Amino acid sequence: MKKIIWILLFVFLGSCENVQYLDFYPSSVRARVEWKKGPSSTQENNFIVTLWDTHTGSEAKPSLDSHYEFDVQLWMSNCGPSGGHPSSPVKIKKIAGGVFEVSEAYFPMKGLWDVNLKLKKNNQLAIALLYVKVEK
Ligand SMILES: [Cu+2]
Repeated sequence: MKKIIWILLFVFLGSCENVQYLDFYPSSVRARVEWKKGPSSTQENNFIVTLWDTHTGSEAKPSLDSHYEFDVQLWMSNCGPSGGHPSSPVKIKKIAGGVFEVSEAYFPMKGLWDVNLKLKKNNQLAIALLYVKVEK
């Protein structure tokens, strides 16, 4: 019986490993990040970001105030004596209200990368930070 529970746990964890949830600060917006390709240092990576305001929407009905500007920046913070460096800019395509496809995301070195998700509205910036370990 114990064995079955462990197998079920692995199946469950395995099916969720490509999805992460993050909260923007300061704001009530939540993000769901689903990797379609990657993360890997040897190919182009892409992922879908779904955004919703937890006060007015939900994961099933994502929507976002259209005044928000969404941006993504990749940064490697712990890299040698220089401290850190960015990657090249990603491509962001709006698929629906609150749903964005992020492509052309490159992690040119193995290691820990910061994926900075940024929301800007009326000069106010909210950030959600996703740590990505690029192992291959
Ligand atoms: Cu580096």
